[in-house]
Amino acid sequence: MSNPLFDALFAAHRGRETVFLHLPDGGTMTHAAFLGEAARNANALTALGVGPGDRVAVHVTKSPEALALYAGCIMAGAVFLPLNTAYTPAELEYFVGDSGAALFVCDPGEADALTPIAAAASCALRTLGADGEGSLSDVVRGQPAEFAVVDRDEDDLAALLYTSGTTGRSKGAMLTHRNLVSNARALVETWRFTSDDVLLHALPIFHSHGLFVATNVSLMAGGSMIFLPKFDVETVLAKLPMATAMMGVPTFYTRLLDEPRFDRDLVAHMRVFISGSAPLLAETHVRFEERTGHRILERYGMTETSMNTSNPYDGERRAGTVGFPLPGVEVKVCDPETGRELPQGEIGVLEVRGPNVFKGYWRMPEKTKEELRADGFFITGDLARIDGDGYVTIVGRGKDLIISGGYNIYPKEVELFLDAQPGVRESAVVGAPHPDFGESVVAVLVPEAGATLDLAAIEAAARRDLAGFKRPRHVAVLDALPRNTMGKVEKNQLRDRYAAVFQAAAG
Ligand code: MCA
Ligand code: AMP
Repeated sequence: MSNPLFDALFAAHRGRETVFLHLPDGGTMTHAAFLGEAARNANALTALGVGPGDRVAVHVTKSPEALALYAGCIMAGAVFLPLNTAYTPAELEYFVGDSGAALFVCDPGEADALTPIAAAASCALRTLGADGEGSLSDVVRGQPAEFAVVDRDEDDLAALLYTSGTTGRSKGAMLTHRNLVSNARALVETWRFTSDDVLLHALPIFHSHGLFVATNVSLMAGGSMIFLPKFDVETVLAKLPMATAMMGVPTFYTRLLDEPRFDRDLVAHMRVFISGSAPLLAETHVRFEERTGHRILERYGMTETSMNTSNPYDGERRAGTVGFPLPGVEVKVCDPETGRELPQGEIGVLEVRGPNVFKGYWRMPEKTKEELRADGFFITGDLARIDGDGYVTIVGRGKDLIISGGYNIYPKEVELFLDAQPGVRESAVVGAPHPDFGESVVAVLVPEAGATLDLAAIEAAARRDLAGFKRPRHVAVLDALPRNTMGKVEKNQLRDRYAAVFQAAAG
């Protein structure tokens, strides 16, 4: 027996005194030291009663200690469940309850607010702060830096990542050891990562992009990461000279392009810039090449599948496309109604199959059956076309989804929240183009007959209950929503009507 993810990502680091993390204060952490910290975390988890298969929900600030907690979960055979730091207590309550987590780790500053949530879910609560201190750290500190790694099967869960759904209820995507190992291997190979690489890491580590793409690739290749707490243009400009590679959402690259100091000289030494999580405008791709001489390498993925396709490292990186299927991954474009594969060149729903495709949604067999076919193909909900050369282009979304700065927002979730506000008869939420975030949230409210809406109160409630990135940035009040003859809200009409609201604000 073995532990596939540990064997693939960590085992080779025993005794390696090479740098794994470059920290913002100029300090470093070696691979061996990180592994020791991970072992201490695994011992602490065991001491706290966390066993193989138990879920560990984690809502903490990005730090080396938080990353060591991830590694400790893998070693202890637990299931890592990272949560967006922007989530409010109202949102966290659902994740902790639904996952049946055995342990909930949060920031010390939010422990008081989250204690009742943990208690209601019969889940232990421990804390870990940005400085590495907290009641979890108190247990970790006293543990040995050796741990007998728990055996796991390839089909055992390594992580549970919640992704919102079109019905408004978040679904936990169950990711196995096989899923994560196979994807890291495909990416290391495709993007040519080696132990010489220094990855500039400014992404959050609670999503697939920052954790499984950036971190797992670095760990597997044995390289190092410039591990920054968040994306901050000044810090990124200062650190780029020592990086060989960078991964980011399109907003990272548009923000860098807004900065004249981001020029050819600054990045002449870089090996690769990779983009994903949201569409990179072809125009951004072109501007980036004009400015720096680098062609951004765009790839495409999902929480449920990790990465599916990538532009080639050596061949043509084609602007506006997401490239070819990764090694071991199959893709096909299907008719949304019949599910039958469409002739090459036609637009339909993209389906993917491979060792990267998740095991299903946590405790949602019906939802799993709707989206994961018996033959292993996963219905992504993205609309795509595959051209004669095999390049995949994502042309739109069959699912009602807004992507703002790389974060997904399902309009249904925001609509359910708005509908519940006093005086609101109904609401519709759509995305509108945004110069910084790519898209942002527009809410249209229809009041009850005779009611006057208290928009300030609604805004305050949204601040309390919704993660900041989900909050509507433009609110309009209409007497009625546009509907078609079937009674369905015509969101396209609303998208057209509000298409310029954020452009105007920016201008
Ligand atoms: C922050 N704010 C946002 C966003 N981020 N609003 C809309 N969209 C956002 N993405 C708001 C906050 O609520 C706050 O609002 C204000 O902006 C300032 O917050 P701050 O945290 O300082 O913002 P920032 O530093 O400017 O953050 C923008 C960012 C960040 C750097 C683009 O959102 C980011 O790191 N995004 C990366 C997301 C990511 O990793 N996605 C991968 C998902 P207020 O002031 O009103 O309170 S994985 C995935 O999609 C798949 C698998 C894939 O293919 O990768
Ligand atoms: P998530 O639910 O966070 O896993 O987001 C997955 C979704 O992000 C996909 O279904 C796509 O709609 C979108 N996405 C990710 N990468 C790209 C890309 N390179 N181009 C267009 N859309 C993307």
